Amino acid sequence: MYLLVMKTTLKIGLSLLFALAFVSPLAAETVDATGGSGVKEIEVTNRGLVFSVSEMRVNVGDTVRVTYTNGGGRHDWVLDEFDGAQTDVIKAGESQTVEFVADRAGSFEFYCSVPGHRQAGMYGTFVVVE
Ligand SMILES: [Cu+2]
Repeated sequence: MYLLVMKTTLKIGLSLLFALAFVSPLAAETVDATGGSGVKEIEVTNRGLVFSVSEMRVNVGDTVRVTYTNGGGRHDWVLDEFDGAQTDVIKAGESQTVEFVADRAGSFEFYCSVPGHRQAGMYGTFVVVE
């Protein structure tokens, strides 16, 4: 019985190790939403402490709708400079959409506000083009 438990534990451990070894990092993507008109919809997720989108680009005055889908862990998506540009901290598998107006030009940083995550690399650039 004891041996069986040991074997099972080892099996689970090995599967975990293999799973980790073959999880490639998400390719950091730039979403350029400066073309076209209407509401700019941008989707972002994460793998570990990395957002799937490293750079988002919109035009000044654009209404932007960001949908964050949590790919694992507890995270949020926050952009301090614009009113309403912040999700709640959500759990794996959940998603939340926020809408805001990119009312000034510049280069800003979006990030996850869970302590330590931004420092660990969970951030990206939000560019508002004049
Ligand atoms: Cu986070």
